[in-house]
Amino acid sequence: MTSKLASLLTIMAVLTTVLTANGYSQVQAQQASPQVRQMALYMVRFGYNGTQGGPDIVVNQGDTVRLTLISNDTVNHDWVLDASSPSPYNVKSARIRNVGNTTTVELVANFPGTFKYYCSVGAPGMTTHRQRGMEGNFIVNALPSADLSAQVKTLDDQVQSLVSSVNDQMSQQKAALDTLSSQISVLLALSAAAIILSIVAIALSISASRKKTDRVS
Ligand SMILES: [Cu+2]
Repeated sequence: MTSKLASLLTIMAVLTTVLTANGYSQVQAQQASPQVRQMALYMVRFGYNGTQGGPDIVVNQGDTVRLTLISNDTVNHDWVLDASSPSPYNVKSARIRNVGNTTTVELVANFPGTFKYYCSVGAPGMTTHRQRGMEGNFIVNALPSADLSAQVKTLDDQVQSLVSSVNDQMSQQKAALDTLSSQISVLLALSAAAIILSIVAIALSISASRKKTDRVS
């Protein structure tokens, strides 16, 4: 078992060297963002993609990071980016062990800065995997100002279009209210005229009936 592990670690070390030589150990954010960035990390004692530490994971602010973790060890490991990193993120993968087992973890890189991802495994009172070096940098590049001003312009356009749409609706409602108000004025005037006419009619009928009474008496 030990020799199997030793040979596995040797293979991992060679693989890591090859990957590093090809620039694959650092996941760089070169294309336009935001985008979904898929990446994979092998977990061994006590590192990611190697027996010590882990590669820098570099993304741009706003990117979605989909990380596949592949166990290459007989003991549990995980991938954590949380307040202990320290970081504003709160991400913790499942703990997995045994060669070939995988789990995935996903996050949106909303907060720019350099943080430490790490393995949180470690029995109470024992040296943790992180203390043994199982950690790496998670680097989130702030959005370039050009992107920011483009976003601000887009937002500004949306606000302008909302404002003009609200203004349109308000002027339509105002026109409808004006029409209603003039119709009410006409109705009021007609009602007033009707009341006046009724009063006149009553007055006339009273005076007519008085004259009739006078004549009778
Ligand atoms: Cu670990």
